[in-house]
Amino acid sequence: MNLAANISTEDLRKADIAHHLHPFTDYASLNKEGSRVITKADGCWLWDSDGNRYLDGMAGLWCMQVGYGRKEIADAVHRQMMELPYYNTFFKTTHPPAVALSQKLAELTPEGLDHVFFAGSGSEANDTVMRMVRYYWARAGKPDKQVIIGRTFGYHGSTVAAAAMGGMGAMHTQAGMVPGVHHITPPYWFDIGRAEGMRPDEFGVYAARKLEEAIDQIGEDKVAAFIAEPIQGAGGVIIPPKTYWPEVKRILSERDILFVADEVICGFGRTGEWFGSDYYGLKPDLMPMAKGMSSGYLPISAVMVSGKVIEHLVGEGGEFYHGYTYSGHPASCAAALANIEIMERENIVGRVKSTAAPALQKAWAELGDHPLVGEARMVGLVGALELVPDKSDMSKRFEPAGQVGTLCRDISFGNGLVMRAVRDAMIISPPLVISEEEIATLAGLIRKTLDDTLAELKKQGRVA
Ligand code: PXG
Repeated sequence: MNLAANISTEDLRKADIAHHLHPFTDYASLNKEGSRVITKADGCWLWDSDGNRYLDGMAGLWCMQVGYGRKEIADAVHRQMMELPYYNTFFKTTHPPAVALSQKLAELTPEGLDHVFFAGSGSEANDTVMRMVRYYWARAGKPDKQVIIGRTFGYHGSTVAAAAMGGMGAMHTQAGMVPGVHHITPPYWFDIGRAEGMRPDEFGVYAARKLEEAIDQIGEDKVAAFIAEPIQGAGGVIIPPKTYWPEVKRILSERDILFVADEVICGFGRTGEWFGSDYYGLKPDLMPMAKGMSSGYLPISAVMVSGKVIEHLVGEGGEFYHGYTYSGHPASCAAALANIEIMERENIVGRVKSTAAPALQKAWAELGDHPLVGEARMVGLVGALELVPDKSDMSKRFEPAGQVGTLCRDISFGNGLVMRAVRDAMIISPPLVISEEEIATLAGLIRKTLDDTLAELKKQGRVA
C-alpha cells in the first residue's frame, strides 16, 4: 500500500505532528516546519510525497550498503516469516537462521572473533558491551576494573549506557552520566590539533597518548576497556592521522585492558575493507556492529566476542544476566544473511576499494578547492568537508558552530541530495553500490550546493 497515494502530504504532516515523536528532534521547530515525507526508494535514490527525487548521500543513516529495492532480501525475509517468524534464543534454544548468521559472521570478521551476541540495534549492542566488559573482569578475578574510556565526539548509541560511553556532551547533560566512564581527546586534527599548531602526524601521537595518560591517571587496575570507532562517524567523520592507531596499538599491547572497536558505521565495507579493524589492522576483544549488517532492511546488531573474553565468559559456568526478546530474531537474521550473500556475490567491498572509493576520493579532493572548504577528507566511501568562512585565515570558524552546516544541508536537500551536517562539516556516506555515473552526479550536486551556500552567505554578509 502506498500511503501517500491515499493521504495528502499535508494530512500526513498534520498527523505526524499530532502523534509521532521523532528521534533527535527539536519538536517545536519540527511542528513549525513539518516533516519531509519519504515514500519510496530504489538503488541510491529516494522519492518524497511531492514526487521529488533525491540522491541518498547518507545511505539511509549510514546503513544502506547494497542499495534500496533488493527483492532477494525481501524474499528471504518472507520465506523465513512463513517458516518461523519469531522464536527466542533464551532457555537453551536456537534456530537455523541464528546459527547460520553466527557462523557467517565468525568467518567474515577479523581472526579471533568467533562468537557473537545478537541484539536489535547498535545502542543495544553497546549496552551489551558495557555489561560484558565489567562481567569479564569480575570473572577474571579483577572486579575493580570497571572504568570504560571513550572519546569526545564518539557515538555509541542512545541508550543511557551507550550515550555515556559516547562523547556527546548534550546527551550526557540530558540523561545524566553512568558512573565509571571517562572521555579522552579525539584524533580530530582539523578542529583540535590544527588550533594547537600541531602537524597531523604529531597530533596523532599526542591524541593516542591521551589514552596512556588516562590509564595512568585512573590506574590500570581500575580500567576495564577502551571503546572507539575506527573512524568517528556521527562525531563528524573524524579520520585519525596515520600515526594515531599505531600508537594506540602500542599502548594497548602494553596494558591489561580490553579494546572495543565499534564497527557500527565502519563495518561491512564502508572503508573498502570488510571492517574498519581490517583497514587499520586493529585486534579488538569485542566488536559491536549493526547498520550495514542487514543494510537496514531489518533491525539487527551483534557484538563479536574474542577467545580471550570467551575464556572467562564461559569459564566454569555462571549465568550472564543479559539479553533481549529480539536477540537473534529469525527474520532479521535472514535479512542479514541475504544482505551478506549479495555483498559477497557482487564483490561489493572489493569494488568499493578498487573503483568507487578512488572515483569518489578524486571528486572529493577537487571539492577541496572550493572557497568554502577548509579540508576534504575521506576513507573508502565515507568523508567530510569542513566549511570555513575564509580560506586565507583558516584559524577562523563560523560562529555559532553548526548554523552554516544546517543551511548547507537544507540547500542540499533543495538540490536533490541528502547530506548530513555535523557542526560545520558536511558528511557523506553513500550506498556502497553507487555507480561511477552516480558519483559524478553526487559531486556535481555537492559543488552546486556549496556554490548556493556561498551565494547565500555573501547575501547575509557572513563571508566576503
Ligand atoms: N555505534 C555507532 C558507531 C553508531 O554510529 C550506534 C552505535 C548506535 O546504533 P543504533 O542502531 O542504536 O542507532 C551508532 C548509530 C547520525 C546518526 O545522525 C548516527 C547513528 C544513529 C543515528 C543518527 O549521524 N549512529
